[in-house]
Amino acid sequence: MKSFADMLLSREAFSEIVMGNTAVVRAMIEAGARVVTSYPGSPTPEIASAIAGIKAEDRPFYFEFSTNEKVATEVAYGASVNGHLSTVFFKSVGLNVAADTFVQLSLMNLIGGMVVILGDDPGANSSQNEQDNRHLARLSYTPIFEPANPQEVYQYYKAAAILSRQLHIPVILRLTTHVCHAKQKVNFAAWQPADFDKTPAFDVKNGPYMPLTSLVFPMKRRALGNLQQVAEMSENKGLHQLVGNENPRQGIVTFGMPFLSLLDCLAESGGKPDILKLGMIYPLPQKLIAEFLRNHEEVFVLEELDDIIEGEIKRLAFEQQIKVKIHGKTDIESWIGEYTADKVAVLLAAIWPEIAPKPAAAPDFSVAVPPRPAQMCPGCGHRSAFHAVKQALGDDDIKVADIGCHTLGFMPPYNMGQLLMCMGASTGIAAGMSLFNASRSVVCFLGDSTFFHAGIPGIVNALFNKHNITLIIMENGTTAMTGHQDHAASGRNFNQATDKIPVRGVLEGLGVKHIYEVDTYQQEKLTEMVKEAVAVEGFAVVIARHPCMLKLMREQRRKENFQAKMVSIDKQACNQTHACVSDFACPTFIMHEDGSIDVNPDLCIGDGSCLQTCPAKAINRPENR
Ligand SMILES: Cc1ncc(C[n+]2csc(CCOP(=O)(O)OP(=O)(O)O)c2C)c(N)n1
Repeated sequence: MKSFADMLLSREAFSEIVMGNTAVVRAMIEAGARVVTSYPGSPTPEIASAIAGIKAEDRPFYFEFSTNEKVATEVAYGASVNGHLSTVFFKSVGLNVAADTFVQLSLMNLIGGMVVILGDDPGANSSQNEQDNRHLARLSYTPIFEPANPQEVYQYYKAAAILSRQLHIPVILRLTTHVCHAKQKVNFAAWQPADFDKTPAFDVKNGPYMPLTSLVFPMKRRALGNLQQVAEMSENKGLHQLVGNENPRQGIVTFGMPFLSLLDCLAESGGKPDILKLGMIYPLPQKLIAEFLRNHEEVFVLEELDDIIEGEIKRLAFEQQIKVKIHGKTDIESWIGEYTADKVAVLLAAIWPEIAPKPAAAPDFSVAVPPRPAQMCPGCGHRSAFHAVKQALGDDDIKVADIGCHTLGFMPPYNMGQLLMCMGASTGIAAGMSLFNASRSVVCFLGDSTFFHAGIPGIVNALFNKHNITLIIMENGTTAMTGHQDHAASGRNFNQATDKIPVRGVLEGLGVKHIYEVDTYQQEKLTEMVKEAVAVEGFAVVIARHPCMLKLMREQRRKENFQAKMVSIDKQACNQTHACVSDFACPTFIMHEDGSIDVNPDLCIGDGSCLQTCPAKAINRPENR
């Protein structure tokens, strides 16, 4: 059997069942991408996992996780203007961080080409909002391809790369969560490695690359001119799909995953509206759509999230005086959530009840399952930290959360987080909350990957403007939430070992005077330190450190002499205070109806961080299982 890497590098054509996030890597290889960059964030990190499946020396392109999405975009831009086809990928909200650079890309002559892969997240499956990044494509005059399944992910990346190289423009490949994660048998073409010309091709004559004052106008003219050319190219019927062409009454314009949901609904109901499924969704194929509008009495624009295409199609109908009834979003709910088959059925029923599947006919797959709230892993250093920090703070004190595994500290019983915004925002928010606030201490949390990503400016500000807040840096040595990617303090990058950039060293360099540092398993010490830090008049930082235990245990379990350990309960000593369950709340502890406690052997990792939390000292030291 071929290895994963052999498959991705195969010279022959082949078919394989793969995720959208894997299919795109083969597309990068075939298209000749030379530089690929990213900052991790769902739904795209598996693109990097697939890349990691190929040994660095066999990889036909350079890959790095940069410190944030903006830097990742800049690295890819630099490579492109030097002649190399580049790609950057990140999650929906990553574009907010990258935006300052991203919006300039279309002004530049990207001689090597550049594909920007956006992982949007309708349904907010793993994001703090449901933003529709198509708005930013319009803002920056950047064309978008949107696939509906892994086969199209592969094809559209290659089409995006060709277009990008042909016109020297950025092109977006917009993926959504379930297109990234869906699996399908994808037909891949043959591939031959091309000669890699490493001559740096950057030449100012290809510019201007300096968007300053009046130079901006020719650059903007170029961007708009390119967009016009792409608009003409988008009329190419091969980029879109017309399903059925025999229903003069009902037509549906759609794209992406909602297209698949629609097919599911229609298969069930037997309805046969004509469907125009778009592949390039910006700029729109106006002639093709106008023809579709003219051929139907009513057209429904089935569009997940915002009503961008609906608005454009209505404008088109108005400008060309096409007599057609256009249906689109009806109520707030139609702006929210993923367009699953169930949701599309409801939307169809509101417009054309006769072609919506009848709810009763739909099989009920729902199964009663107990609620399973997100929680920190057994042994997680963040749990120990929150347990300890809680002892140092009053209920009235303000606790500002940040994004990462440690966000979960907001949940009971810790309640260590009352506000959350986006990566790195906690320090700035805390600073604002500390103003005109004489009675409530303000404490904020920050992960170590986030420290490097977007955390440092807030810290500089707190120092520079002398804010009276305490920052607790939750240092676990990795970017845990998104799957353990290395960061600047990990001692490794994606490709090799590197010198650690120590968080403490950076803080000292910035001039932070009050720095406390402790392993989070030393809970009493951490409590004392937080008390001291909060008492400081000014800015203080507590580094609450413990390695991510999920990562550590995975590494340990791979070792030959690994011996699993677990704690146990001394039933004689246990006086059923239940602090292990109600205060420390490690999921390992099982409370029975009679109030007795047991340890779940499948969960306990034997870290022993719980021992100190039992007032009756009824948790026994970890022993081999
Ligand atoms: C702008 C942006 N990029 C990426 C993400 C995805 N993401 C969520 S948390 C996180 C970082 C978590 O790492 P860290 O700060 O070290 O906290 P940990 O999860 O390790 O506790 C990332 C990259 C995001 N939410 N926003």
